[in-house]
Amino acid sequence: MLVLKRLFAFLVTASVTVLTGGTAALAATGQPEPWQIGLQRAATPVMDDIVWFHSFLLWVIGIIALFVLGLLIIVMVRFNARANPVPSRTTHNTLIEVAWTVVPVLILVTIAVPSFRLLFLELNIPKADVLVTATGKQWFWSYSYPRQKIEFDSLVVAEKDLKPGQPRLLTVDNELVVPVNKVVEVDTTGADVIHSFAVPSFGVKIDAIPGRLNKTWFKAERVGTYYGQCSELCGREHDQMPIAVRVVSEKDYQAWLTMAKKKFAADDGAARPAQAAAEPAAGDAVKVAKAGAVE
Ligand SMILES: [Cu+2]
Repeated sequence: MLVLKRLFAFLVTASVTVLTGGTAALAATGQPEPWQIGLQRAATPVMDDIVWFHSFLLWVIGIIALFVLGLLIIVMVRFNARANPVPSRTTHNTLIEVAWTVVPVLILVTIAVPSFRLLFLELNIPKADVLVTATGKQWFWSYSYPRQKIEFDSLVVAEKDLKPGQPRLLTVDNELVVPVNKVVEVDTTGADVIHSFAVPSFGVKIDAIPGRLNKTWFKAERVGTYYGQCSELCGREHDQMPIAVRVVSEKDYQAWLTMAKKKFAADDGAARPAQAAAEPAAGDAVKVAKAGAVE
């Protein structure tokens, strides 16, 4: 019994940690934290809903698991051969049979309703204030703002070049910059193999597939830098293609646009070798292309 008591205590503590203490540990800024439990802190309405749904499911699962555990304990204690030498010969109980069919159906419906609502929220893209395209390439991202005619590559910053406070394998040379509280539509595609555009605190994860255009959206509600990574195994340097999104005020965004129109228009020559990497290239050719694109 002591073991069971301890197990129960552990389960309760673990659930409480995940549901409460866990969320306190999430109060970070758009990147993973040491000893983080659970999801990154939400920065968009979609992620708010995902976090809510996650916690809701955890309660549902927890209660079901505890209920089943309780039943098993009752069976083991009350109906073992020693305590119950003459077993009952009951084979049917209509009430219980109806209950154990109807109750799971009700539980599934209760889960399905918020689940479908969330799915529609993710898939129905509202009218976009800002349109960006994210093209996954081996092994970096290219972003473009078709309405503003801006296009640039975003490459990981090597560990030795990091400034204090910049996270390793997440920092990039050119971040994707978007305004706060605006609907940003992201159109993704792959230039060579399948990549995946994922930013955990935005609740965004969508495959970037060659020859296809996959759309997603987010509306960041807080200024800051949010990090993600390519989430589809895409080759040797899959870990070297992080995603960094800098969410700024409308004024800063306009200032950035003015700067970017000049900088990335002038960058045309440097951007071209990077395009070569779009074709399946030998490792060295990609290295050269990357070196060219950094300048
Ligand atoms: Cu990738």
